[in-house]
Amino acid sequence: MESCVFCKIINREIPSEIVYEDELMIAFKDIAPQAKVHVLLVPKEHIPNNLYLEGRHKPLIGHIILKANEIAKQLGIAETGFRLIVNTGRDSGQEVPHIHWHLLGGEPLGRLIC
Ligand code: D5M
Repeated sequence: MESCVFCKIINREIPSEIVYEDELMIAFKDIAPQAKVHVLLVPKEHIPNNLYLEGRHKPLIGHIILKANEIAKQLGIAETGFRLIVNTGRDSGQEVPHIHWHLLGGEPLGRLIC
């Protein structure tokens, strides 16, 4: 999607600090980190939010959730623990309308975050 900031990151039209990438997804550091480690896991397909997920996305979702564990290990936060968050729609405060999983850790996290 042309105007989508995450599509632009995927297409290398704007820079980001990429920590992982494969054919289905990309993971990069959040520009405004809410924890010592804050990475966004983003499918390459432009899906606006959780409500737009369909049955055909089940393998993609599973892939991203399992990769979260690998990326957490890679970033050294698997042992101490982490949080995965998906904001959906206005009341969640979702800012970027391209579905993404926030991966947060590296320090004790408060109850409400992102
Ligand atoms: O979270 C959207 C997140 O996306 C928010 O934490 C900032 C982050 N963001 C926005 N633009 C960029 C760029 N260019 N690089 C890295 N991170 C970015 P939401 O759940 O939609 O509120």
